[in-house]
Amino acid sequence: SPTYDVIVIGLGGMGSAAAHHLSARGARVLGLEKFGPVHNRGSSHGGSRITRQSYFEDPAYVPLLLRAYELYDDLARATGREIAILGGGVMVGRPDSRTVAGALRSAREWDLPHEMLDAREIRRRFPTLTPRDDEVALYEKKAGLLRPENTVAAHLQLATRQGAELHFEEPMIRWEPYRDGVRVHTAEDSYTAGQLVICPGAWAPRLLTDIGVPCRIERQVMYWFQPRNGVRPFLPENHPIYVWEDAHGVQVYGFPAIDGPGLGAKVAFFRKGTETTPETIDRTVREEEIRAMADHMSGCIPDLPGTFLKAATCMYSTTPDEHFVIARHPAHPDSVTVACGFSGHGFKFVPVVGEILADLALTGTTAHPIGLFAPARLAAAPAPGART
Ligand code: PYC
Repeated sequence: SPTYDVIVIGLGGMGSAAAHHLSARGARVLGLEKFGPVHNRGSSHGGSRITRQSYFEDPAYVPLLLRAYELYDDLARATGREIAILGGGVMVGRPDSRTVAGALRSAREWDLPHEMLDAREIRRRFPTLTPRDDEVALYEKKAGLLRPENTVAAHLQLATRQGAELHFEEPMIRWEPYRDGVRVHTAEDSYTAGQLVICPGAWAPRLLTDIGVPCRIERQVMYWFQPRNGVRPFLPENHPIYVWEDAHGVQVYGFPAIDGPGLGAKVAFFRKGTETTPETIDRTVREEEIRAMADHMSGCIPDLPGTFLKAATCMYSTTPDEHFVIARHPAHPDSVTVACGFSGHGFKFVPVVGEILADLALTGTTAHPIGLFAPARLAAAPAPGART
């Protein structure tokens, strides 16, 4: 059976980046993907993803973000593709909300450029936004959006150019330890390698049963609306990306109108998904879901929900503490590396996760700070929302 240095399972956001970084370092790489290249069945599609540095989730993410920003530039330069549009962004809510207070904590801890805006200043600078009087925003000039499909395509393009063998429509059936490494079986063939890197996305519960990571797979919906009074106020030069937390802790996030007149602006609830599986996810978006999104937005960006244009579903893989899992496999620490549980906020880290996975697979360690992502912290924790 063919032999490689590293086999990468899953060529979505994280796996495609790993294939690139591994092959850039001269490793003989095989990538296996269940679907075609740049597909829309997982968590790396929908035209846009937020990126930001004043990270409300935890300041420990900031050094990874700083490196990710450098890598976005490298990727755009190497492939000529549009990867990032950094037009600025706001984290909006009450001053003590997780979104605002957490972002400010990271900005201060890492001395990141930012401005605090009160409600009147938010309305003055961004007339599309109508915050309540008790809401404020952390504004960050370097926030913006990523193009997920271009990012995956760019990593696949570079990996192929560097000699990686990428097999699409060829899902892994199972793997096993073999000599000093691993053997992977598909319907087509069996392959051996010294190292295995598993980037399962929403397939984590099936592919990583032995790692003890309780991951809840959530159905999420993205909505595109044609703004009420024309698209101009929603163009990137006028309208920022945002994460907006209301008084009940409900977060929405959204984007400027980036795809030209007629294609509207995208918005979604951050964490209101229902539990699903990749096999059973309902891809139909119901009238009442569209109405609930439009109603919510009428309170904070009233011109946004003019005409509903379209919706699409994707999946989050959420851990109990919403932090990632990136580590050597606890039961196979010499030959297997895993990256999963990105909990709906992982895409902005794609290039640096690729770099970390290459470090772990090729040297067993990384200089990047990944202590927060150790799977041991989750041992025995129930999956969020799991029935006990
Ligand atoms: O990472 O900012 C983010 C985000 C918002 C919604 C989903 N991810």
